[in-house]
Amino acid sequence: MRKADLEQISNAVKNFNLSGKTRGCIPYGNGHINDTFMVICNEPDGSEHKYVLQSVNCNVFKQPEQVMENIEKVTEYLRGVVNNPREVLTLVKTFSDTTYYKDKDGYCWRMYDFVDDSICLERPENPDDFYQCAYAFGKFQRYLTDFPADTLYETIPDFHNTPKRYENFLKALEQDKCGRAAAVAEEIEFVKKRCDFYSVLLDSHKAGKLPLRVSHNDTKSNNVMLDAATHKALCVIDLDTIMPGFSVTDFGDAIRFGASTASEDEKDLSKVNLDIEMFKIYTKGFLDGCKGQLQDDEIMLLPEGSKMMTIECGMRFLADYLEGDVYFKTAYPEHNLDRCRTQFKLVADMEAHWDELKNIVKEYCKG
Ligand code: ADP
Ligand code: GN1
Ligand code: MG
Repeated sequence: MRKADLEQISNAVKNFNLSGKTRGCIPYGNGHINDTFMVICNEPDGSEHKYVLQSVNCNVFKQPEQVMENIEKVTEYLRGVVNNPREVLTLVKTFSDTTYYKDKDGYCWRMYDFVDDSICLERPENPDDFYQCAYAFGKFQRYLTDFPADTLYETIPDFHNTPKRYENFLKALEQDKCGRAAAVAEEIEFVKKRCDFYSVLLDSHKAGKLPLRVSHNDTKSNNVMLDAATHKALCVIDLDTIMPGFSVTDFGDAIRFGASTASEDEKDLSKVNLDIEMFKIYTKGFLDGCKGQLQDDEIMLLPEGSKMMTIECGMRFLADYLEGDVYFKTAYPEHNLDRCRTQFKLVADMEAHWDELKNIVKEYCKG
């Protein structure tokens, strides 16, 4: 789907019940999936009211109504349990009292209150900020402990079903639509060699060791708002992928992104390693945020969650590269390949420090 043009954007804005007179709308954030805008309104008294407008990516989310229903359910539930209203995102309704507006071209739009006086870090700048991001996601788990996870739609079916992701990867490889496979034999081998690992979490779930919970599924630091003055955790954002899932994959995705010593698309792999101190800090922050809500079995699977999310993300980048970069936004032709290589380097580093990771999480078990 093409990006919406100016007319479509301003038409979308007009459908929401905003406070004040709209003054402007500017592109905002660097997400890989949605298009985000900051909408600024002026109140009659001269004060400003800011909103966040997003067009939901309908290539990724085939049923945006279900995405919005999940978000509405979870944010309403959270509003009933949080201590401070800034701890939860607030959807702004349309004039027809709906949580989204679908325009005649098929774009689906939604609006949130802008979280004022907050910051959002592309990468955590220091261990304290990383701790706060972890705490925010742990708190999210805790607040939703009694929420019936199975009432949520699976908005991207099999999102973290790694065996299924592996099957899809093998299909992309077999088709080799762009003739790119031959040049990436080493990366392909890396994925194939670990095929026995991919069912570990699903098997643990079947064995009763890993309960179904509400998972966020995109736990990067840029999906957490921190208070601008104190850098304390406020709320988690980017709720499109809330689904029934596992706590350990939320933990793992954050490690994959935030406990790496380099960015997701670093070309110099010698710079890419797992930062064990950051792993420790995130473990502490996440489990402090959860405040005893996770089971010991679950805690022991945090390293598996980390490795699973990293190898899965790597194989998704590689599959997308083989398919011609149709899913992730890319800035240059080898972008997905660079991204997959950083993920595989991290996986190798996790494997090299496996016992250390297991010992770190063991300290937090109650029994
Ligand atoms: P994507 O799925 O594209 O990552 P996000 O929902 O994460 O979309 O939004 C992209 C960026 O927009 C965020 O990283 C954050 O900087 C900003 N943002 C999103 N929602 C809000 C909000 N309610 N208040 C302030 N900033 C926001
Ligand atoms: C996507 O939208 P963004 O950038 O927060 C992706 C995640 C990947 C991530 C990799 C819906 O997240 O699953 O881990 O890119 N989201 C979706 O950077 O596929
Ligand atoms: Mg995001």
